[in-house]
Amino acid sequence: VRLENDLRAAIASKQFHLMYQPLVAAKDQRLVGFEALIRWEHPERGFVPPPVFIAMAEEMGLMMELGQWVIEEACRTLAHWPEPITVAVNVSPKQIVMPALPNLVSQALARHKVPGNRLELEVTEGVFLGDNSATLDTMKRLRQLGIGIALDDFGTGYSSIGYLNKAVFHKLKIDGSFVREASTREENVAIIKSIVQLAKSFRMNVTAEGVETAEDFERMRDLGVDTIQGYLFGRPLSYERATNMVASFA
Ligand code: G
Ligand code: G
Ligand code: MN
Ligand code: NA
Repeated sequence: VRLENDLRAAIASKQFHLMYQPLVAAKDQRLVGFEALIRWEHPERGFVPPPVFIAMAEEMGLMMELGQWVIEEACRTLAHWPEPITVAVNVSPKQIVMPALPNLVSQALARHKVPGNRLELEVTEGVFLGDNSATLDTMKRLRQLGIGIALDDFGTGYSSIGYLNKAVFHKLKIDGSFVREASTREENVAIIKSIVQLAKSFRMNVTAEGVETAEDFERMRDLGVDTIQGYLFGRPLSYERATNMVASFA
């Protein structure tokens, strides 16, 4: 209960910040963008893991407010970085189902004069456990703003391949667990091959997450993955360090 009260106060007093993890193109290892990851530095407890306070925010009905802060901050950052660098923001199932989301996102983009195609949203398969027609409707309106929507952690949830056919996703992100296991089990290579094939047939890009070694990188590139994310190319970085990385690639 203490932590829950603290979360309310933390939202009011902006105790959050974003970290940015780089994504590179598989073909030439060029920086293409970042995934924004929220951090809460609690004044006494220190680092609180995002899944803990995000679940709390969801239960307390604070997710829209917290999520809106993340989107605003991502747009502020994008305004400082050159094209074609993108920023991807994770959105929770409760956030994506809200009919107000597309307007709020579009206002944040406008405030910072950032075109929609530089922002991506990442959703997990959990979005389809709720009100699917409202969710699909919100996602379609976001896509009309030029915003990309990635299906995150692909392969780990209750994937319904049927949803890939709704033309709302521009990208699949293969979960890092498959990437790591592909180095030891041939079956996991087969899974990645078929995910890539599936994505291509729906004209979606594919990102491999959790790429930690040069071998992982080469394997994913050779399997046709478009973009790579993982500790090999960078851990989540502060805004300042991410900005330095952008500058060194520009
Ligand atoms: O770095 P990592 O430990 O940050 O992230 C842990 C989990 O928290 C991931 O599943 C990630 O998707 C989620 N997460 C990180 N930032 C955000 C955010 O801003 N919003 C939501 N909804 N989830 C986030
Ligand atoms: O949003 P998502 O659930 O995909 O969150 C990505 C999570 O994976 C974050 O917690 C991030 O810090 C973590 N992560 C990013 N790259 C790597 C990596 O190369 N290895 C491992 N183990 N975790 C990673
Ligand atoms: Mn993600
Ligand atoms: Na993921």
